[in-house]
Amino acid sequence: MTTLFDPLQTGSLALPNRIVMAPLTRNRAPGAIPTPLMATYYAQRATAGLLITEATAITHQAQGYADVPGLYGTEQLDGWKRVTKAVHDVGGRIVVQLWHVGRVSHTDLQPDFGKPVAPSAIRANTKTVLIKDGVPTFVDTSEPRALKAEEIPGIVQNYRHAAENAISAGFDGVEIHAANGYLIDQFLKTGSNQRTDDYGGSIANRARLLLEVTRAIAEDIGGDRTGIRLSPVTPANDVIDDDPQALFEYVLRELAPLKLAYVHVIEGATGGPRELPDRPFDYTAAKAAYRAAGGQGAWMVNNGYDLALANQALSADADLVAFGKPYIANPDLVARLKAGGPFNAPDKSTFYGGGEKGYTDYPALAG
Ligand code: 8OZ
Repeated sequence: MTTLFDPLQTGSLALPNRIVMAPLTRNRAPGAIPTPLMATYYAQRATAGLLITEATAITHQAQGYADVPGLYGTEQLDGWKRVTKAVHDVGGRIVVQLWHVGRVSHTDLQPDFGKPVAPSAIRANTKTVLIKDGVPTFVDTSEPRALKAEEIPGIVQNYRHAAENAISAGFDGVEIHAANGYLIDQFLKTGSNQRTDDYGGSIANRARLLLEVTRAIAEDIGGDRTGIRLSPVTPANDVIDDDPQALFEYVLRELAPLKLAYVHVIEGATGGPRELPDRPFDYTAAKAAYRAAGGQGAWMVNNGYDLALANQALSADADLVAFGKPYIANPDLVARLKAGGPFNAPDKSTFYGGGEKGYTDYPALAG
């Protein structure tokens, strides 16, 4: 029987165990530049089979929250080089999550204080974070403008360029953030996409941006160094689709030929209930559609897993399990899962913004 502690080779990633650190936004990169403290934080967690960084903006326009990192400027790349070196020096593996927030942003965070961009000019009923007088403050997102069709190739090119930057910064690969109501997910879902051109309407049209981005990156850096994160039914950031089962089975069938290192699926509501009575989804059928179309690589699951649920998933549908909140407070989560605990509880007041407190000061097990 496979356990969390068994190794896995998937694509170009040789993972010593099945435990993945999920991407976690921590807002500790002023000016979008990764700090030495971030290198310490990731290196502390490097016994994970794989580290996925916090979501990282591919351009200034892609940014939606204060003090999240970027992957487009020289200083940002230098900051990430420190992070990847620190992780590799202690024997870890790390991929960076490539992020464009689309409409989940605020004019204060945009180039020239412009409107955030989106498939359609529909505001997301959600909040973002600005720093006001040094204090992280939740504010409503701004009304977006609809992207012109002729702007979309440039966005695909921005993703491709960010993936190249990731490799030159020393990452072992990239994860495309196509989840949680950000730009790619906004295009996918009927509630946020009312376009009448080639990028709206039918499932194939709504999935076009996701597929163009993923193909461009896989062609450039290799599918074997590329993963993708999906959240078929999450209500996060005010997204909803009329028929998520058909949408995601189409997406997975089209992704299959790209030989991705992994597909990362958030089950249910991100960071919330795994089952949503009003939004049913059959993950087993989705995975079967992917495999039937020749989809290879690991099937990574996420959301609310503990040791028992994770081992149950590994014996059924999953190859890898991503842990989010447990990784905030337990840098040595692998050792703690092996020992059956105990687990430190995370301090919510330090999730977004701040310094060492609630970030790099959680203790590892003695010995
Ligand atoms: C929490 C706060 C801000 C951003 C996501 C990148 O949900 C995020 C995020 C989470 O994917």
